[in-house]
Amino acid sequence: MSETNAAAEVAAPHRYTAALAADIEARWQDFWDAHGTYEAPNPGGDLAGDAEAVARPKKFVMDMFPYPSGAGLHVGHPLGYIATDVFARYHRMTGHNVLHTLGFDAFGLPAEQYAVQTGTHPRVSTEANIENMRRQLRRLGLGHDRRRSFATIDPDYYRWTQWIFLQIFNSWYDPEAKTARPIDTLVQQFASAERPTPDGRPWAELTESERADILGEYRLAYASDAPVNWCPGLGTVLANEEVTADGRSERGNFPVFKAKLRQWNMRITAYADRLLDDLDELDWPEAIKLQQRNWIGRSEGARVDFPVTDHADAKITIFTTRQDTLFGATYMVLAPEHGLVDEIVPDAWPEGTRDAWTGGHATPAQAIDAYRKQAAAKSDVERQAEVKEKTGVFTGAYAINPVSGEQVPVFIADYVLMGYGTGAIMAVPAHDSRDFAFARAFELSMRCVVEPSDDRGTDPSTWDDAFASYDAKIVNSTGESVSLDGLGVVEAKARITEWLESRAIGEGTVNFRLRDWLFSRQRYWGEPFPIVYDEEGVAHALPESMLPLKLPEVEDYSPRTFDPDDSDTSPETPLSRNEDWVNVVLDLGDGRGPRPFRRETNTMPNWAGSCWYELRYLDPHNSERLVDPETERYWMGPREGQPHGGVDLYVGGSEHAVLHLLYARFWSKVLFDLGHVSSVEPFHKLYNQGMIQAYVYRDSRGIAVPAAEVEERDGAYWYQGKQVSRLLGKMGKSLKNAVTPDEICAEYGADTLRLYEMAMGPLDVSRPWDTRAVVGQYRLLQRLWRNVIDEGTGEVTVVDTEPDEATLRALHKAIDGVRQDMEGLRFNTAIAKITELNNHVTKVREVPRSVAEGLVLLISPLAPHVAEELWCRLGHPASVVHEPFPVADPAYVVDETVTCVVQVKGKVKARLEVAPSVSDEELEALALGDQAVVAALNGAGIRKVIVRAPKLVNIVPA
Ligand code: ANZ
Repeated sequence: MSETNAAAEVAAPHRYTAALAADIEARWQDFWDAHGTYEAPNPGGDLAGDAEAVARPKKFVMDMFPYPSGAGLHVGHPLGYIATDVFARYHRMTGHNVLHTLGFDAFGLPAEQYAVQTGTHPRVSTEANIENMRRQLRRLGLGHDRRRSFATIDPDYYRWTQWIFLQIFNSWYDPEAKTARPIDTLVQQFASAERPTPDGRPWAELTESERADILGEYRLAYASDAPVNWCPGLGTVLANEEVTADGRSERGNFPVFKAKLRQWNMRITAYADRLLDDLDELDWPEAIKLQQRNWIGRSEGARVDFPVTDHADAKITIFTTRQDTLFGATYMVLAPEHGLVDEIVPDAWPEGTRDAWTGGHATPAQAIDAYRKQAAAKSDVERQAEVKEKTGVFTGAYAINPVSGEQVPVFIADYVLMGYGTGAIMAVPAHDSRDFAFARAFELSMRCVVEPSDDRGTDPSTWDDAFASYDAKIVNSTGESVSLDGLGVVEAKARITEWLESRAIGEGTVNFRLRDWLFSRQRYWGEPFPIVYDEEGVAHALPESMLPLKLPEVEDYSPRTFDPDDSDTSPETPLSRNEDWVNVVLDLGDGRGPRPFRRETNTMPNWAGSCWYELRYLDPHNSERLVDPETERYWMGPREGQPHGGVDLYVGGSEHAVLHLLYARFWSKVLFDLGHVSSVEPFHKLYNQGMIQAYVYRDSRGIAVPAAEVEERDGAYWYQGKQVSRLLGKMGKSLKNAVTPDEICAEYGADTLRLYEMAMGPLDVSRPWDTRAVVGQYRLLQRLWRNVIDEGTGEVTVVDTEPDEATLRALHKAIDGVRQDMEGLRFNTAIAKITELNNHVTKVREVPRSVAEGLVLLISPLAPHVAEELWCRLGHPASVVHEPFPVADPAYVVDETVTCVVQVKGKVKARLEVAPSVSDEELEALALGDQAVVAALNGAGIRKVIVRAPKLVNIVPA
């Protein structure tokens, strides 16, 4: 403490200081815990409570829960937590039953990597980190219902994550009913022959493993062998959503390769349409909705069959979004992995094969083999990159364009992906840039079938690039039985689709970019799959009674990589090293008695635990059900304005747009379909908070120096006598600029920190942290304190008199403004209004009690500890948390009158004192009736009156 501060404390022993703040904050935090102040009652069950509170409208206010990292929190992390806390507190004071809590997303790689390095069990380090974070969060005065907090690593929690996996495994998607249904309903359809088996044999005659294979094609969770994203750096496979645009892991930035592995998947694609359609009803930022829409990527187009020349029964089915350009298809391309390739290659190059098409190989088979090897080394992203150099080879086969009857050569090229559409395209080089580049490189012919709107003419051989447009006319497109000439694109698409369908050689289809969600990881620190394999290799669900299936102990957590080019090798998962756990004899309760099984040794991705955590907050101790239905309906169910139900406010970063937010929506829909929940969507309103940035100081070598030790002099920055540069960056340990909430709380108290974070700017905008500016909010609290308490004696100084008119106006205007700001999450402007009122009150000699109390109530969501203390000292026995928020008296909110200027021919002729709410009509009548205006018009007629209520009327005489 500085000397001046010490002197001040002697003179004013009851001043609001950091020491006093620390005392107040600790006392009230203990009080809240002891009294369960933030406990929200459920309508029933173990958390049932006060019926009156349950009868209030509900508000479920939620944060994206944190990963308990070893570094603990820096001041950037709680920005969103403080914001939701303020919002939750405001709603408690406006008559709502508010559910607000916070858990921990605690499975995941960092703890496991730490375990590999140090041998510490991930549970040990994770629980220590959780403990530390809980302490840091408690210090901030967050009003969480602690009874409802949990971590995803708690066996009581992941038991239900496993249970949901089983529900998903045990269901299929019925596209006709557009809903998930129990897999038994499908089995019945096969058994009763209502649905034929793939090869027509009766269901009863199929072996168990044959049946399992058939059902696997339908289950919403299924294992399949497919090329997957293999990341050796992380020692695991990754979902598409976890791979960046440049083909690297989103976490850690390691290269990602394709490898064929047997993996678990979630059939999220079955829900593509619903995931898209239901976005419309959600109150989410448009940018996030757009990212989801693009990720789901719905394309309307057609599938068209091209018969293969000399192969009577082979046909190539392509997917196109431009079936209107069918007459312009002059060659075809299959993905190198396409299954038809081997079937259609001839033994030798046909007559007339150009040298450019063979890649210098003696036979088509050799050319294909060499090209496939080359393509396999590239990721999908690299294959789709906008490179002008297109590669490929001719297969030696030709197909027939069904409308023009022309023979078109069939190529393989890596710019066509196996995982999209049908893995085959018709190439229309005149109107698709990729095809254009390919056709140029391989000297293929082009035909213009969409009339260019510029002056390039209709001979594509003279063009620099394809002409791609939806807003043009079709030309050159007349065949024997169909013509598209003269039609617009949309009409042409409709006409040709009809023609294709009438001949059964094609059909209109919708295609999605979304892929199924790859759901297994070769890691230790995740939920084990509740799946075992019998001796035949058939996967069986564990019965519910065997949940939770707990993670076994292992000696060694490290991932063991493998050679993706050698199909005899595969990644070794840490769980597989515990043979005792892996090989078990179990009675699955299927009437077959105890049998030997092998457990699945992959674990679930860290997204699993966050797919449904909102539901567990509702009913955290339920050991009988996922969530009690009545409780779920109460907090999450559909209601007016929220037709799909969901959390009322969900705050978090925008980086989860196509990961967590998509996965959680998918699980919600499955649970809804199966009747476990009444809400179709998990999060009704989503809000993305900005980031707290921090200055990074670097020395002449570019190395970051500790920001806290940098001094500013004459507009420059100095560290240990040497000048350093300053740039805005992320806050964190590695850039040596992390500021912890603990430091700020120690220096000023949690209320000051809360106010500062909320005052920094609009919540959705990123803002630079500036420790020196924090003191501004500290001063606000000191002035507030002085307005109520005598710093010398500690006595309450308010008086029981009526406030004067000006003070009443200041108070009610602040109440009105703060209410609106609280509703709209504009906490920075709310603080500005409170500061203004506080400054006004500072000038009043004796502060009336009603004004002081109003001020305390207004600031209480933002600075709850000091508000509790003042409220208590003002003589109220109950906590301020459940006090009603002040309501503005409209009579004091409006400025009594505003001055309206009346102009005639642009010159001011009169000034009217009018109510701010005056209507245009009223104002026009008042202006035209004014004596001075009548005189100025002098009998002239009126051509026009321009009214801008309440401030201006402009009259133009005839
Ligand atoms: C002919 C055509 C003509 C096409 C034209 C486009 C423009 P979106 O809109 O993203 O769905 N395509 C189809 N399957 C593909 C695959 N597996 N790999 C790479 N490209 C593929 O894209 C659909 C278009 O992408 C399809 O329409 C097809 O090219 C190509 F003037 O067919 B189009």
